[in-house]
Formats: sequence, structure tokens, C-alpha cells
Amino acid sequence: MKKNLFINVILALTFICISATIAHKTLRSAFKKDFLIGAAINASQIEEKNDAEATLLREQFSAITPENIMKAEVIHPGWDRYNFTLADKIIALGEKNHMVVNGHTLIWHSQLPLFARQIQQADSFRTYFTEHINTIASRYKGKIYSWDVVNEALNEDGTMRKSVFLEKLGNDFVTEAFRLAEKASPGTELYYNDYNNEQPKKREGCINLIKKIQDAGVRIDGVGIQGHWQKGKVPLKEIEESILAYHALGLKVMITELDIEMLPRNFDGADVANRQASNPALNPYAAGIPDQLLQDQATDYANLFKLFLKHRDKITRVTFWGMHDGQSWLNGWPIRGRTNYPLLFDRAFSPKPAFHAIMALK
Ligand code: 9MR
Repeated sequence: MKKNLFINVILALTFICISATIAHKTLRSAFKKDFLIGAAINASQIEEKNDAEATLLREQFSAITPENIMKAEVIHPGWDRYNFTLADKIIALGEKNHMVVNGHTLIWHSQLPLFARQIQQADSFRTYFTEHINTIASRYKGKIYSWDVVNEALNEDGTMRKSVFLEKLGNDFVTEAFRLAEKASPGTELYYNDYNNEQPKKREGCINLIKKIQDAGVRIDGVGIQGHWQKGKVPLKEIEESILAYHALGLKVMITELDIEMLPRNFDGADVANRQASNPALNPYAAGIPDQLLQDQATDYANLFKLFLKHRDKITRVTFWGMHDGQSWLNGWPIRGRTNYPLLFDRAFSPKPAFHAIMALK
């Protein structure tokens, strides 16, 4: 009897040890008690065309954001025409893999379909705006965890960006968008998302925008700091100040599009309209990147995650803008055809030093 008990205790202890080891092999389990770990995924990843990518996604990530297929030009290409095929598929993928889906994005000045850009009359534009939000948000009511309701409405100095939305609908369009989204999809979390909104001037503008929504009695649940940063230049102080400032407004904070870029460029931020001319000198690691640089990147990532863990009561999700280096938008922006290394997994889907540095914090 005693011998059996002893064997059972040993078996139980072995099981606990093995489980603990397994638990710390993936990002989603290591950070389970802290925040969701997300990835932006493209059409082929939504359709699970590649088995190794599908496994990587399922094992490592607990949240997904469609990189492009919920943007206006894809999901709403004509006045009365919607294309929900891939959007429906990402919702189904999320359910299957127990990953929350963040909708990206209802209102953005970029990637608008031609018909929307050509609307002349302000009242027709308002009808477009209303129908767009109503139709899409209500379709995914009860199915989608959160929406980036408005994306990138601010300039670097904190003033409102001169977009077609501002021009046709006036200053209140952001508040209006949140009001419509809340009505169409009451149970969904609603976020404002931007890049560089950790920088003091833009942060100030972002705070004013959020207060305006709140003062109108409209719900906003969180703010996304995109997090397109560059190696050796991650603004840790500004990021911490921003986490505290947004949290003080009663909001959840998310890092929504994280990557740490390894190649040179001559400006900060992530405005997709900014581009640089191609030049081989600006693509130095096409044949491979020195290990030292990957170690430096790992240090940047570790410092960032130390900060995120310190504020784990305020941060609800950290999403990478892509799963692996081969997929990153930074291979094509701001200069086309480069070889960049911004994420935690390499082109063969293997973990990089940055992955190990983050996991070592747990
Ligand atoms: O990663 C996206 C890329 O594939 C698209 O070509 C680009 C076009 O606008 O948008 C990229 O994603 C952007 C995101 O939607 C909003 N923040 C900046 C991201 C990087 O440009």
C-alpha cells in the first residue's frame, strides 16, 4: 500500500515537472497570466495553407489580428458590396484555436476603396461611414473580441490628421465611430489604435481624443500603442509614461503591432505613405544577419517585456505585426525588396535570440 502511494507521488511529481517544462515552451502559455500574446496574420495564414505556420500560430499565440483582410478596400469594395469570406474564416480560426480575434480596422484613411474616395457629398459620405460600421460590426457581434474602431487619426504633433473622414465629417467623426460600433456590437471591446502615440505630443493629442469620446458619454475600452520600433531606439521611458497616462483614463493598454526593425531608415513612425528610394547599401543583411545584431535585438525585446510585465495589470495584449521575419511588412517598407529581421521567429519559423530572451523572463 505504502509502496503504491510512493509510486503515485513520484508519478504526480514527474507529471507536474513535465507540465511546467511544456508550459514554458510557448509564448502563449508563458504569458498566460500576464496578457494575451497576439500575431497579425495574412490571408494564406488564415487559410492555414502552410502546416508549419499553422502549428506555430496555434502553439505560440493566443490572439490574432487580420493584417489586411478586414480593411475597407477588401471587406467593403463597393457601395453595396461586401466580401466577408476571409473575415469569416479568421473568426472560425480563432474559435478553433482558442485565440481571441481583434478586428482591424473599421475606420482608417488608408486602404480605402476607390468608390469611397470618390464620394463628393458630405451626406453621402456620412451614409457610407454609418453603413460601413453598422454592417461589419453587427455581422461579428458576439463573435469578435475587440475592434480597432479608429486607426491613426492623429498627426505627430497631436493634431487631427487631415483625412477624408475629418474633411467630410468634421472633428467628431472619431466619437461618432465609437458610438456606432457600440450600438452595432455592444459586447465587443472598442479601441483607438495609433503609432508613435507613446511620444509626448502625439500622446497628448491621443489623450484629448479619448477624453472627448468619454465626455460625450460614449464607450471606449482601450488604446493600442502600435509599437513599430527600431533596434537601439526603443523609447522605454515614453512607453512607460504612456501606459500610465492611458491607464489613468480608465483604459486598457495594448501593444498592437510590435516589431523591432533591424535596417536603416531616415525617419520614425509607421506612416505607410512614407517611402524611401531603393539602394543596395540600405539592404546590408540580404545574405544573413550577424549574430551580434540579433543579440542586441534580444536585449531590446527583453527590456520591453520587462516593462510590460511590470505593468501587466494595465496591459491586456501584446501583438506582433506578423509571426515570423519572412512575413513582415518591413521587408517591403519603407524600401521595397529588403531583408528585414524584426520578429521573434526567423524565416524557417525557428525561435531567434529575442524569443529566448523573452522566455527567460518567465
Ligand atoms: O502590414 C500591412 C501591410 O501588409 C499593408 O501593405 C499596409 C498597407 O497599408 O498596412 C500594413 O499594416 C499597417 C496597419 O494596418 C496599421 N499600422 C501600420 C501597419 C504597417 O504599415
